[in-house]
Amino acid sequence: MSSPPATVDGFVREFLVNLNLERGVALSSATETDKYLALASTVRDYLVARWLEDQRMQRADQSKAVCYLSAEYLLGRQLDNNLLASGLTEIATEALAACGIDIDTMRAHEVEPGLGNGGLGRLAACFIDSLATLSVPSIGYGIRYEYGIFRQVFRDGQQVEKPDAWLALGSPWEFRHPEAAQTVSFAGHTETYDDDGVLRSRWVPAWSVRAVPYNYMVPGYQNGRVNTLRLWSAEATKAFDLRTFNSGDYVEAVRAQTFAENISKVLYPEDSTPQGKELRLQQQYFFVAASIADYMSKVLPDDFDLATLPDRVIFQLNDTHPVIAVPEMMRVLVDERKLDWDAAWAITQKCFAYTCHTLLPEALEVWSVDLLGRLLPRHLEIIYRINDEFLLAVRERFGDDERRLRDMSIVSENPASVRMAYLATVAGAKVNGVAELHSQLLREKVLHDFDEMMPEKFTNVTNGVTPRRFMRLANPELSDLITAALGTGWLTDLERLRELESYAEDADFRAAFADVKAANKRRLNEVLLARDGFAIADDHLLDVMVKRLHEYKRQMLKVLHIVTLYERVVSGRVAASDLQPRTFIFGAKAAPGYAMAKRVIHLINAVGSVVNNDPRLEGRLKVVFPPNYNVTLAERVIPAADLSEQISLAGKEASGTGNMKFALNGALTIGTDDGANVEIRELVGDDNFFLFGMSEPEVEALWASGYRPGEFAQADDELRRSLDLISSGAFSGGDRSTFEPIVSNLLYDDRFMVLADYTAYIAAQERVDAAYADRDGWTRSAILNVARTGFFSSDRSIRDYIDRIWHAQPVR
Ligand code: BZD
Repeated sequence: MSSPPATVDGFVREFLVNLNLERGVALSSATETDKYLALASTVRDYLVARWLEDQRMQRADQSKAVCYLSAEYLLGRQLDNNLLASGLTEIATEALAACGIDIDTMRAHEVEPGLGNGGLGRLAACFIDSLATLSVPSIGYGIRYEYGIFRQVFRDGQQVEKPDAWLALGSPWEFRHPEAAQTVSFAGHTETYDDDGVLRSRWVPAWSVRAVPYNYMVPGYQNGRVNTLRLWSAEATKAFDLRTFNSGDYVEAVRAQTFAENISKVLYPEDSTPQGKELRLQQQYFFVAASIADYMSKVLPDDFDLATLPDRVIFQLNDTHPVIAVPEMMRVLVDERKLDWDAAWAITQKCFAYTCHTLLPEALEVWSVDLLGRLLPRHLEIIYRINDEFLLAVRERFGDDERRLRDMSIVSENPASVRMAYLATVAGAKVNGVAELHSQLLREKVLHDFDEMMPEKFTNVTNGVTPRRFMRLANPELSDLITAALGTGWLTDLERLRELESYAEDADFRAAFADVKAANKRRLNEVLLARDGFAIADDHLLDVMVKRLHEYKRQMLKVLHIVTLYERVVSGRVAASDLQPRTFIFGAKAAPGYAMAKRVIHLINAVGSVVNNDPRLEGRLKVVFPPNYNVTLAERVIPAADLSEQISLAGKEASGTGNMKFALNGALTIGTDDGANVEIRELVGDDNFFLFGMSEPEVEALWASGYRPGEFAQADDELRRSLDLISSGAFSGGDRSTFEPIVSNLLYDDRFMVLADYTAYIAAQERVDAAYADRDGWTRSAILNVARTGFFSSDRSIRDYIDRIWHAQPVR
């Protein structure tokens, strides 16, 4: 199969054919949706020949493949990325113009698939981009949620969640393959049977669903490679339908279908707080069982020697969500392929590797034995056996150390439950954290006993982000400026940004760089005006905090900073004219059940409406909180930012990836010594980073000594005034009860030590103001941030995974 000619005429022809034949409309009567869908099909047509070839090669090829198992892929819009990857942007722009269509309206028409919560899901999307760009044979497996992360709206300043019907206009980037469906079973019981003199176990499930794959193209950046992302959708099986139809119960049959389809209906919007819900476990097993079956049946030949499976594939577990794949692989090898246990375990232990994304103990997933036993009885048996053998090994190594045996057991007592992170650690060939500090703390704390027993398993791979989306697409003007200085090639070799260092000393380059930042602010302004009716003044420092709302990330610290500035002016201690003009932008979704996070959202909006409308501030402070922060908005906000807020309590943010995107786009960071901030600061240098707050050991020490937040409020007059102002009802129309829970939480609990870091934070913000007053010096620092953070390309992360974990080879 060949692609249409890569010319403007060729593109026009293909586009019109798609519009006429696929949409059944003429150009003159086509709606925006018709045009967008025809355009997407056209871009697809250019990629499909390469895609088919790469799929054929992957089947024929003996080289090792990576199966990335992730419950989330936060892809962002596809059109622009696919145009860029295929080198068709200019041709498409001209071709559409020839048809009287502005390509920007087409871009704006796309609804992004929000199939993830935040950093973890976005990381998976960056990784599949880099895997394709590096020509690594790989496939991403996940779930095609019918509803992705909720759409956030604000009503009276409070978050309201609306369903995200991202499929409503059709989904032109996917290919449904019902013929490649897999059956995934649940529940029932296990039994032993005599298999020609060998006593074996088998699972007799009670019900099953059909997993139907939808394939997405994942094009590498202008390298002719197209990998696959395969997302599974749940449907009722024929057998399921037939049985109920035969019994004559139409209503019951339809109910059964709905029941099956529920499995992939909606993304759980909880991050860092596992739900322990049955449907969530169903989702997890559903997608990994389908993925393993898919890989085993489609890719491996019939006569394949399973002992060599580890030479052919590695399944990378993106957090614990897919860890049920471990007992599933054992079940397939032992029950279905009839391998003996030890052989199967030896294979399994080489075929999986586990990435941990958290340090919060409450975020570590556990499943109750009761639920697992009901939903996946055979898997529970397998987990028990894995645990028995593991505990024997622990005993062998450490003797009858009951503390250790209890703490390391995969199955814990009271309540009886399975610790998925432990299962992953025991089963995986490697365990990695996502930044140096995080990996170190994993070894020292969360998985300390495991590290003592098997230190060789532990490694680090610092996260990265794709520069194609977060530089080239999000910040075309900066990209052009860089290309003008360095030539092409840096987008796939991001360490080359180092060559920009000398340009930081070049006044013309600095002026051009500052112009780009100003243009990006104007572009953001256009988006915010159209979207939410906000505007940002040109001379304001743009101070941005965008990320999921969580207490450990400490949006509250940012709020206290704003309230402090406000209080200084309204109390008359500081003249408004002495304030550095700033606009604070927030973007954050709170998990629907996370009450404190939702209160903080309410408070941000409440502070915003007071601050924005108080004439005493003379317009020098603005708070902007556009609802529904997502990848599309991130692509506009990040390039415009001056200051990046990365202010989590040290030791809590595993890595962060927003921090990398901001630095690469020339924002300076104000941050704690946490996650990948540590590495960012090491690279950019102390002069180009505003560090503040306790280090992780200091946090530990203060906590151990008995943290009393009230003492910090007593010790800092401005902190007390700010808390008092919130308590007084100044931001809640005089009602003192509205934000009382926030203030008491800070004063009497403050798990994430906001008050302890407040004074240092305010002082660091003063250093920010002083630095920004020297605008040219600021720009110099911003350029150095770009020049020195090329390390954070996800291409580098993927190379690290290859070297340290996968040992797979790129195939050109
Ligand atoms: O993963 C995040 C971490 O908090 C960040 O520090 C890190 O940079 C990124 C990528 O490694 N974790 C998440 O985003 N976690 C979730 O979204 C999540 C989702 C469901 C259940 C539990 C956690």
